Amino acid sequence: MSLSLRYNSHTTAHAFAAPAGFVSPRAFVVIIMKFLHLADIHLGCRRYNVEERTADFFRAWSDVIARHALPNAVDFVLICGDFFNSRKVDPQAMNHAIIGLQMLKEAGIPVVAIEGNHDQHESDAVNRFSWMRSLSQWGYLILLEPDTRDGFRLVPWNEDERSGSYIDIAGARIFGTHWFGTSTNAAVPLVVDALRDARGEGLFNILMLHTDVEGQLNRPNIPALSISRMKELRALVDYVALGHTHKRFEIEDWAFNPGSLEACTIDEFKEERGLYLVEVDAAGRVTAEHSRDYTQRPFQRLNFDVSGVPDAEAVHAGVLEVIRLEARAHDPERDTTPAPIIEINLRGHLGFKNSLLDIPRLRDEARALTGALHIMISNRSVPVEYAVAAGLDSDASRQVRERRIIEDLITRDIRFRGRAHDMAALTLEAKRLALGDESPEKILSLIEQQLELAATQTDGAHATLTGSGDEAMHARTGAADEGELVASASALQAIERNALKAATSDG
Ligand SMILES: [Mn+2]
Repeated sequence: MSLSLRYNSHTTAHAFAAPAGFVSPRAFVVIIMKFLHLADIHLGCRRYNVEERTADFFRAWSDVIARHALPNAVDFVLICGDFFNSRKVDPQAMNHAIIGLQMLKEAGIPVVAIEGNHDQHESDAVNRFSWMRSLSQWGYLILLEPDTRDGFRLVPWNEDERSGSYIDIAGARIFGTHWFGTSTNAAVPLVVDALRDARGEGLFNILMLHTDVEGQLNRPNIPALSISRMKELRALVDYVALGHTHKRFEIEDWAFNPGSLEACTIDEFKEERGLYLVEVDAAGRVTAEHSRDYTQRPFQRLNFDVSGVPDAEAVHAGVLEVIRLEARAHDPERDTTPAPIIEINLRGHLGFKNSLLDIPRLRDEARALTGALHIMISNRSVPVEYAVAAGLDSDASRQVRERRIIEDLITRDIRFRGRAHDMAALTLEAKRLALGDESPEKILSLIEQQLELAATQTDGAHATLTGSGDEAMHARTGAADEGELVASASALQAIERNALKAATSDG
């Protein structure tokens, strides 16, 4: 097809051949090459069941082409993985892809891509087809992949087959790799070996990589590429074009990661993301200008602490107050930016049932107040009855902490709530005896005695079970220590009878 035929004659005429260390006078900088570096476009990403979100990814993609690729007449566009959000590309996402690719094709701008973890082909043994490969076959982009049929090789682009691992455009030699997953660090020596043979002398060598890098936003399971491993590429590559990490970062003016075009999850809302417009001068000097000058959906995250708030109505009022004070309000008449997506986190200890919160009403009122596209309310609060060791001093000793945790766990059971303090002491004592190899019979006998004691004290006095019996219980512990009471088989049953009455009269 016609794409690879489009070499600007004026740039190929200057085929890059600057000797190392050559510095051209500042006043006379000749830009020999210009390209856009994109990654993680994630077409087809759907979140929050909001239809507009899918359109956001398309708008970012087409906006970047219209505002950056076409007016700058770049020599090529790099897409460093995750062009699509999924290997199973949905029809709408393919439409979105083609609209942008067609714009670039008509402008004669080649698109060079690699696969990322989201859109990589299945293992070749299973299925050698992928939509990225199809787009390459159809002439919409140039998909670069290492040849792994017999070891690991970087092979030149074959225009007839429309496949290969590297291609020369406008004085650049561009190398593509694929997603290495957990073996990224192990793969680097293979890439280094292959680059030694294939690297273009006198050309500007670009390596496209889809990987996290040590020290950046690293995920727990997949190891990032270590800096020391990466630097093995230093002598062979003039520009490392990264993708995968959804935030911008740069390493020594040599490796560049633009970040995703859009936020794929709310957790990315704070990260800087965008694209690079890269210029290379005759001395091989790189100027990579990061830009977020295109339409991005604004995100905001607000927090509200529900601890100590008496009821659902007060939570409702409190959240709306935070929104009035802090939320980014959107006026469709005046604002040129899109309406924001706002997440509201409820945190802390909720003093009543979750079900009493009317989340849909809160969402509707928050939306009316802000004009947001979408309001997400995530209730991350913990019901206060499930709060274990809440407010405990962080310096508390292990013993204090252990006792308090056991006590709080016992408190969850309404039958024992009023006596949690003593039950915790009994539990710890039983544990101590068990660790001291005391016989099970003896431990059982202690438990029975203590329960009996409690039952005797409680008989006819429900108050001790409904919460006001703390002092009485403490007094009783003293009595038990003196062994004044006798165990009886009916002790436990008596407690449970009383507890039941207490529970049913409690509403
Ligand atoms: Mn990605």
